[in-house]
Amino acid sequence: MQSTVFSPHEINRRANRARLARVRGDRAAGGFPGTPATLTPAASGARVHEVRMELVNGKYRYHPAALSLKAGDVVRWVNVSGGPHNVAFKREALPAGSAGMLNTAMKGRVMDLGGPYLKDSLATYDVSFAGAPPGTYPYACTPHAPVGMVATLIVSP
Ligand SMILES: [Cu+2]
Repeated sequence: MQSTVFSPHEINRRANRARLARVRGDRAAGGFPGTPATLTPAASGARVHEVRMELVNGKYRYHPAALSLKAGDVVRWVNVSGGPHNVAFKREALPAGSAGMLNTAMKGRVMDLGGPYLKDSLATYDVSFAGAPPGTYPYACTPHAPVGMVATLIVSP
């Protein structure tokens, strides 16, 4: 029996293609949850955690709504459906010392601790939590916070 050995590059390429197919498939099915992916880039060792931004059965949500990560990891939000969406933290609810780090880590901010609006299908927004103080980081989608699009990150050292 023949076995096929793939290079690390090919394995990554295939994993990314499978991930994209899964996200698209979930969207086609109405945004029902699959298992959000956690990817490990070879170089840094930092884990990348996906959070979907979506409209499911008339309800706007982040999925997962609660995510645990380690300082140094990356959170990647994906605009799956119902956008535009963004990510906005509340300064007064954050762990001490985290607001400055977040404002630096959040590219293209449109407000204090608020990221840009994702409009394109499957657009992503990455935030590195390198140097993030441990604790609980509640956040919300600016346009959809009033209808309950809120979530929490739990950062451990
Ligand atoms: Cu939203």
